[in-house]
Order: sequence, then structure tokens, then C-alpha cells
Amino acid sequence: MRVAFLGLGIMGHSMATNVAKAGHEVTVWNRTPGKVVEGANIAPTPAAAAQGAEVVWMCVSDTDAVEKVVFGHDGVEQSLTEGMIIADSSTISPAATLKFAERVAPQGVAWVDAPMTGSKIGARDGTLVFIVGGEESQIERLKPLFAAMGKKIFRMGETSKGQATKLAMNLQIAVIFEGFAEALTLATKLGVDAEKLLQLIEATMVRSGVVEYKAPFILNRDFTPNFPLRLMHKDIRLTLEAAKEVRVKLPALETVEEIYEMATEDGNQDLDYAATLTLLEKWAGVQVKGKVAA
Ligand code: NA7
Repeated sequence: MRVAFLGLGIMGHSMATNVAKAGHEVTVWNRTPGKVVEGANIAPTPAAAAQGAEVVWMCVSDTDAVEKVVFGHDGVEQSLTEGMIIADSSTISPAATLKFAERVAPQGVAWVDAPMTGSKIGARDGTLVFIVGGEESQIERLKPLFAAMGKKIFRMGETSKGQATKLAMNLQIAVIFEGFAEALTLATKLGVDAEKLLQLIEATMVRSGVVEYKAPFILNRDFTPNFPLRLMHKDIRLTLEAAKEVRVKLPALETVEEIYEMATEDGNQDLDYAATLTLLEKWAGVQVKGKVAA
């Protein structure tokens, strides 16, 4: 397939690489020039990348970035053609997604929202899980590309339902991780060994994928970004906004958002979101340690 891939950040670069590796004809564009993808052409603007493409796949930071890439100066909009699909793997507002889809629909262009989960490692290994909203027939057409980048697709409903579901998923990750970080901090302060606590967690119903994934990084004090705190913070804000629009109250997430705000004030925004732990540690005057820690 002829694919334009826009946005070569932590996730996008690996995703575009995997699409090119699978033999598709890929043209990439990134806001900051200089990024290359093996086997892909480079375009100077989103409009140029999208020229003649069957699919325009995006993976940029947030709602504003998607709006600029599609509808801004030299945006994809200039190159829309009947039958094109815009697939968006950025995590953005469900309401804005609907608005964008309505704006391109008169030109015969379908919008598929395809945020994903699986982090940096899933993007690298082509094992992402896509959470998708859109027409079934359009999703069917995208299957070879989904297969190049991921291992599973969940269609959650029509356009925007992928984004809505992604927010509901990240809500859980943020709240579960916060519970884990608070438990580690308190246990450490009370003199409990963190590794023993982890063994207990794993043997009981308290275990979770979030804990399993994050525990080794925490024990190694490795807060390099798998999923940067600033992006999880963005998702928490999006979730609170989406909840407000439908008059749903999320008290736990509201509190977690305050912690992200303070972690950002502490300068941790470019670290992994697991670095929210360091704020709790600072307040408690302890540091969670494992045997593998230095
Ligand atoms: P990164 O590594 O922060 O990458 C973000 C990408 O988005 C990167 O290519 C940026 O270009 C691009 N970007 C950011 N703002 C803009 C604007 N205004 N216009 C065009 N392009 C922009 O994020 P990830 O790859 O980890 O995540 C991407 C999405 O997937 C995000 O929604 C996550 O929540 C899930 P740059 O190189 O900075 O010029």
C-alpha cells in the first residue's frame, strides 16, 4: 500500500519502520526535520507526504498537533482524495476526532482512530494492541498495516470510539500505578522490603499487568521514558475533559492529575510516568529499593 506516515516520535518512528519493513511504499514526514526511516522516502510537508497516498497514518503528540498536521499550513487536507483513509494513532480528544472526521468526509475520506497500547517496546517489536474506531470496511482495508505494527486490533465501534476507549484504558493505568506507587512508598517507610512485597503482589489478586511491567524499572531506578509523564498527563487531562463533557465525575483521576501537575513542577515531565513515585518518596523521605538497585 502507498502510505504516508506523519510523526516520527518514540512510537511513530518504530511504527513507520515496521510498515516499511513489511514492504509497503512509505513516505514519512516529521515536524522537526532530520529523522529518517529505513526503506522510506522523506517528504518536506504533510501535504507532500499525503500526495497520492492510499492511507495517511499519524502518530503525533496531541489534539492540536493532529489539527495542524491535517488542517494547518501545508496540511494533509490539500492532498485529500476520494477513497483515502486517515488513520490516527495519536491519543487525542474523542470529540475533536468526530469533528475532524466530519470535516474530511465530504471529500470521500474516512477517518479511523487507532490509538494503541504496548509502549515503546511494543512499537519496536511490532506487537502493539490497537484500539480502533471506524467503519468495518475501512478497518478491513487497513489490516495489512495493522499486522505490520501490531498483534491485535479491537474495534470498539464507529469513529471516535477508539479514542474514548483509550482514555478509559489510560485512566486505569494511571490510577493503578498510583496505587502501586503509594503502596511501595508506605511499605518502604514502614520498613517492608520492596522485593518481598512484589513477590506477595504477584502471588495474590493484587497483581496486575501495570505492576508487572513497571516493577523491574522501579527496582532499577530506571525512569527513562517508555511512556513519558507529559503524555500520560496529557491523556489524564483529555480524560477529565471528556468526562466533564458528559457530566461524569472521576475523583480518583482528579487527584492523580494533581500529582502529575506537581511532578511536572519538579521537572519530571520528560521521564517515564513511573517517576511520579519520586514525588511520593520525596514527601515520605524514603527511596524504594530492590536488590538490583545501585
Ligand atoms: P513523542 O515521542 O513525544 O513524539 C511526538 C511526535 O509528535 C513527534 O514526531 C513530534 O514532532 C510530533 N509533534 C508534536 N507536536 C506537533 C505539532 N504541533 N505538529 C506536528 N507534529 C508535532 O510521542 P510518542 O511517539 O511517544 O507518542 C505519540 C502519540 O501516541 C501520543 O499521542 C501518545 O499519547 C500516543 P517533533 O519531532 O517534536 O518535531
